[in-house]
Amino acid sequence: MNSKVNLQLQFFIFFVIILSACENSEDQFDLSKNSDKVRYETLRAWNGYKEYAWGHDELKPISESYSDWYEIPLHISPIDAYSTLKIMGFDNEAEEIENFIVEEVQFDTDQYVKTFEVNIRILGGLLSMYDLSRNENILDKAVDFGNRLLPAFTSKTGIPYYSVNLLTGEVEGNIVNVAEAGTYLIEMGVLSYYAQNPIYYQVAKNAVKEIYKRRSSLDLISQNINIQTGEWQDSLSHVGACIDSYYEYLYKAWLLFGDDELKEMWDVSIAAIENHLKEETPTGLWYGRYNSQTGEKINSHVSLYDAFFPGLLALSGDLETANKAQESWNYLWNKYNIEPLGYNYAEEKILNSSYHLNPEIIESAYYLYYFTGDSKYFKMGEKYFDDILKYCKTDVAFSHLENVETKEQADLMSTFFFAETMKYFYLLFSEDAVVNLDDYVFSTEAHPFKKSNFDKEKIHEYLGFSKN
Ligand code: DMJ
Repeated sequence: MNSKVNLQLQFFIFFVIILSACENSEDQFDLSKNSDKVRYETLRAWNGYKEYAWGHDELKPISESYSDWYEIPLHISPIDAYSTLKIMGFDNEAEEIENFIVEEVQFDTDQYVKTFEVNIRILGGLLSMYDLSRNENILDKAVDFGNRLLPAFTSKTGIPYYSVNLLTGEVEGNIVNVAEAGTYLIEMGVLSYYAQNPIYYQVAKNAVKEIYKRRSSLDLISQNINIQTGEWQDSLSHVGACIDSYYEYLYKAWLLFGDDELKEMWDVSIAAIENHLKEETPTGLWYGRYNSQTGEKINSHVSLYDAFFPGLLALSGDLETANKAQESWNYLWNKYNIEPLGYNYAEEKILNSSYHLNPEIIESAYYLYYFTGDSKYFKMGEKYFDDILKYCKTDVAFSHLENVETKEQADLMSTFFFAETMKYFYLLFSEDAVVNLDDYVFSTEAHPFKKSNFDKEKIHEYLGFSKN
């Protein structure tokens, strides 16, 4: 090689090295802005996932390895991460996921999967991927996946089985909680619309009605149900984990599709919740555990999942109660500088000391800031983000905490950290509202769906409910 060509080659290699270094450097971010700090950390965690866990469900961010939910990976992290990466403007990363799903992912795997979890993460993720990309091959994947979930809805009541085999359609698990029974309206409704087939929405709505019609004379539902007999397995009523997203979907699915039957169920349910499940205490307003039949208090246990509720209250217009409830959760966060998974608010004691990078308190801060513009919610978010950076950050991504008191880390990064936690931080911190909540509804896994994508006339036909 002559020296001129050699010099040109060296210059070219140098240029490529500089370019690729810049791609992953801090230079492309304005780190004085919170929203860009979130983008930077999201990309860092995403690159960590890609380097150590690509092809698998979740990153183990301490051992720098991976973990799968079932024997055969379902690629839950990338599917859950897509809508966040896209909203943050990481188009190349999003496109890489899209191509990977189309070219390399098949769902005909002979394994039982948890119906509720794969619905909110995989089906919801694929549908929002289609909503944001309009890639018809992604829609085909979503329809294929939705069809694989349908056998779950063949119990005697129509309430879905706990798990379903993705290849054979065999089903298992006769006892489910209400969240597992009733969190399908959004995903199945969107699928019905795009597939122009009411079957998906109809099975989801039937499951919700089967729960609703078994409410007590106080209009309260319980936590666990037998899907064959329809008998309640307990009398535990609350708005937290194991029930939470049933209520969330009554309101949000009505917002998205305008099915007034859902709004009637929401109105009755929220009145009962406000009458029977909440109390003012020295540490603030809390929603506890009550007997669904008698209304008697059972205990003061809450889980950090319950912190989604102020956000739902804000979305449905009750800003005053939402604010009070958020203040209680904020108190708990500040007590440990992160929240414990389980807590007794009357005894002020930790019941479960772990933290799994969950989004709910951030989600609620986002909704409250969106609807009130009160900077205190923004500041709450800043504190949550700083604490997560301080205690959960690892060399390659972010980790769960084993113990919120000692801050000992645990070797896992949940898929909802991408789908929800980082998305809600970004939305909260972005100067101009990136997402207009008049036109978007977020699923329980924070996958966005654009209301104006769904023609009001066609919704009735494709989802199979009549106009009121
Ligand atoms: C998410 O997977 C969903 O929000 C679900 O409804 C319950 N909570 C987890 C994250 O904490």
